[in-house]
Amino acid sequence: MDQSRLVKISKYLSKHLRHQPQRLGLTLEPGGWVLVDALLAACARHGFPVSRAELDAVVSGNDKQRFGFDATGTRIRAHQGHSTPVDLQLEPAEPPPLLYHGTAEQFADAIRRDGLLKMRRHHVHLSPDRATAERVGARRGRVVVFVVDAAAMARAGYAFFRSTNGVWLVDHVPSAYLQQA
Ligand code: HQG
Repeated sequence: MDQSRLVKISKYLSKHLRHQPQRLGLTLEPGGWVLVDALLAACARHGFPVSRAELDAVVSGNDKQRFGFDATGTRIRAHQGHSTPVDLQLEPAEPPPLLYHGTAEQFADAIRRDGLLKMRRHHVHLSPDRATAERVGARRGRVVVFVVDAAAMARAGYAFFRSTNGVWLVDHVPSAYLQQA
């Protein structure tokens, strides 16, 4: 399948499953789910028809496994990255001792001062390894990677969540737990 078409579909799905479901007349169920049939019908109605085969290809081939079906295959969601209010029903989990956050140089001073803030998303996003954090930060220019003392944060009572695609989520990372890599 044409890669650029799949990327285009992935961006369209991100927009509507993470940020603006109402734009397609969709409402996310708890967990972030929508019925696959309702999604495909809504895409078609809004002039962006997607076939079930294309949807399957986007879900299984996505570089970051951004989307997933439920166990029955009748519902789909974005695993993380939402700005629209929704309870993803994630269970708190014990994080690895160190986590990483890649960002752009221009934000580094503010992060050293205020810690990591979730900005417009539901959580601060943390990567399990440095290479992933570098890729995340590189989206925005010259990369700075921060190492997060997740073990100390967990001891202090911060709740960590792991999305289905392996991104670690937390409400806030105070600067005391951050070190530049
Ligand atoms: C920065 C992509 C100033 C933060 C990625 C980031 C990820 C601050 C930006 C996922 C700050 C928010 C999430 C502070 C944090 N002052 N800037 N105190 N605290 N920031 O996109 O983590 O392709 O909401 O460093 O790969 O970059 O969409 O978060 O630069 O997994 O699937 O504020 O999005 O995945 O930006 O990326 P974002 P993020 P997808």
